[in-house]
Amino acid sequence: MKNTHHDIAPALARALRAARRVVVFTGAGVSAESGIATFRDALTGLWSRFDAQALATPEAFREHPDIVWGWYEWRRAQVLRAAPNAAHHAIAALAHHVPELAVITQNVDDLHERAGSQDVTHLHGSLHAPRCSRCAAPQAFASPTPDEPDAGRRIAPPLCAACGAPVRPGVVWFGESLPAQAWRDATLAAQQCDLLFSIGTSSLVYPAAELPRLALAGGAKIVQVNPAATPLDALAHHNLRGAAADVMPRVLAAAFSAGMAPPASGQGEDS
Ligand code: BJW
Ligand code: ZN
Repeated sequence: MKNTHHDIAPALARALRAARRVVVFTGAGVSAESGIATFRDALTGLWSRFDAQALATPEAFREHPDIVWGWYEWRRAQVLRAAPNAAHHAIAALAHHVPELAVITQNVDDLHERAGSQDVTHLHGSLHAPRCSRCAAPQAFASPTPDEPDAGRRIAPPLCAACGAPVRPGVVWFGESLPAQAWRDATLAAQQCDLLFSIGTSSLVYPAAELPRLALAGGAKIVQVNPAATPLDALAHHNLRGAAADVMPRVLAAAFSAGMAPPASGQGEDS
């Protein structure tokens, strides 16, 4: 059923107020308005010659470690310059309104933490935790703040202090397993929640994309926030079409400050 006006459905506001356990599951779109390119956006400059999907693999790192390391240093510099946006802040604020909130992200940035979210589960690792590609020992960056490398600059990865092998980004590449504890925490939270928000993810990458389905199987309501259609549309109880930084503050206002919801901005159609 389509709402005739672009606002948050009262049924969604009620469900959020009644929920005991809430999961917020995020992807690259939640950081888009902080200026961080989503994963499947066209890359700029030299990077447009490379397919992000091809760079995020163990094979790419083995064959072209300097291209892959340079790409991650460029992205780390971008994240260090960025600040959390209104969506990250709304998600952090949500923790003060519901009895239990689990924030589960596919993102390798730390913008949820910098907005104040606690105990964020990172399914795909972090840009800020490099480790040895052979012995897995945690490593420090040569420079804590990269000197803003140009997009496309090749940078040789540093070598492991313990064994001399190249240092790799602490992220999860295609074909690699997700961190076991993070995945256990995420599946349990999804299975037990009353309401799950899926925000800014294309819902294409597995096993992360299973989480909303696990929540649905456990009886939870699914709320999707995304300006574009995804495979989750057909399953979600509410599809809020819009930018996360616009929609999430309005969701909170609709649920927790009755009568004070800011005016709709023309996005966020609820279906
Ligand atoms: C906005 C917005 C705004 C824009 N507001 N929204 C089952 C079927 C087929 C394949 C597989 C399967 N199971 C496993 C696989 C293989 C593979 C996979 O899923 N492939 C698919 C692509 C088909 N999965 C794996 O390999 C995983 N490992 C695994 O399964 O291990 C077991 C195994 C072992 C050995 C062999 C086989 C299996 C690992 C997946 C790791 C993913 N890693 C990456 C890179 C991380 C490091 C890095 O950042 O470089 O994670 S890939 C990339 O995709 C990254 C992201 O976290 C992830 C998800 O992307 P996300 O966040 O959804 O971003 P986008 O760009 O896709 O979408 C952005 C969305 O935002 C869009 O919808 C926009 O509309 C929206 N948006 N602006 C709100 N302002
Ligand atoms: Zn090592």
